[in-house]
Amino acid sequence: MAKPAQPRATAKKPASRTPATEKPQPVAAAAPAISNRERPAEPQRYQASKEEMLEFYRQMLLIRRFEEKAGQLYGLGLIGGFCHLYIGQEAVAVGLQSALEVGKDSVITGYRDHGHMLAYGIDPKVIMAELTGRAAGISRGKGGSMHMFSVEHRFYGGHGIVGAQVSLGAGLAFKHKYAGDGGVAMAYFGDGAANQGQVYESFNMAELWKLPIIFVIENNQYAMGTSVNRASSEDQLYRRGESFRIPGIQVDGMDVLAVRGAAEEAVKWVRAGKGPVLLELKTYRYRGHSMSDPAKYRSRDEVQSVRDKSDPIDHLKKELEALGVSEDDLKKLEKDIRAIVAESADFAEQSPEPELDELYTDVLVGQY
Ligand SMILES: Cc1ncc(C[n+]2csc(CCOP(=O)(O)OP(=O)(O)O)c2C)c(N)n1
Ligand SMILES: [Mg+2]
Repeated sequence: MAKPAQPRATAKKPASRTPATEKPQPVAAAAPAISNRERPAEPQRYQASKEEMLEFYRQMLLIRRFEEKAGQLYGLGLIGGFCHLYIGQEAVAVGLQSALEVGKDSVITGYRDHGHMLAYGIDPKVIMAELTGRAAGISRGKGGSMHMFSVEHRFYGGHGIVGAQVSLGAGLAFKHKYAGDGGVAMAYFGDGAANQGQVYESFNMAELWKLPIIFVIENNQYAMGTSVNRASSEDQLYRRGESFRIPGIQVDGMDVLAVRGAAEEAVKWVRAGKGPVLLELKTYRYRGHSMSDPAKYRSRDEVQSVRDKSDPIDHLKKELEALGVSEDDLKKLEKDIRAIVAESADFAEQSPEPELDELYTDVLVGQY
């Protein structure tokens, strides 16, 4: 049982306008509108075993190296169309999805989706093959970077229309509730998408019907070239559910253990049938919006200072070293990951393109 809401002793009142690189505030007290309602318990940093920490580290490093390789293949012309990299945000998908049950809980996200797929245990080879438009890709080479699905994993994309995945995610949650299968839906969206109208229609229905959904705002500080402070009248995005009576929690999205801790409370709340919860993950993207963005709207110093102070992988590495994990073990892990990524790139380059008649399949679900 979560405790009745109390003004939280540790919570500082967040400034209404947050500089882009400021670290997240601790979880703030419930705002007056919902202060008399039950709330999820205040999340604690997850107490991970050394093995779990190594696994988080391995997954984050896999995402980083995979994305770096995707960036290279794009530069070589092997990946066409759009390609949005997840570098810098790895702790979010890894921390959150580690608290879900693959095959039972569903995940849906926007176009910055490779990291979420890797964090759900989907084979890097079929993701890379999709990026290069090959028949062996997870969407048979016809979806590309933004449109990847795995029904088997209950990973429902990969969506290019900003905010649409939030409404579709509410639909997934409705299915879980209707079928009584015990699953929950996790719908990721960005700080820019958080200003989209359909997000709020979905919030309303989700709370009204107590749907089992975790709304996740990945606040990476920018929507294309526009910083969250410039575009949002309320830039404390975890408050965006308040008028729908959806509790919100702000989380340090650069700390995988803090993310996992928040995920635990969110999953507990939602699985218990208490309705949706909103998580705001404060994170940062190191690369441009997509591969074609030179990112002239921010300084190199800004990016470098986040990397230096808050890199999620470096931080966990230091914690692992402090726990006695040897330099050699970490080097071996890095080597293994580089081999997995190289293998997926080779596979993606060598696989054939789809046959021409594939143009006419997977367009409609049935015959009409
Ligand atoms: C409905 C709609 N409007 C506009 C766009 C163009 N667009 C693509 S990405 C993007 C910015 C979204 O930023 P954010 O939600 O913060 O996600 P991030 O890219 O940071 O992950 C925009 C405006 C779109 N794809 N769909
Ligand atoms: Mg953003």
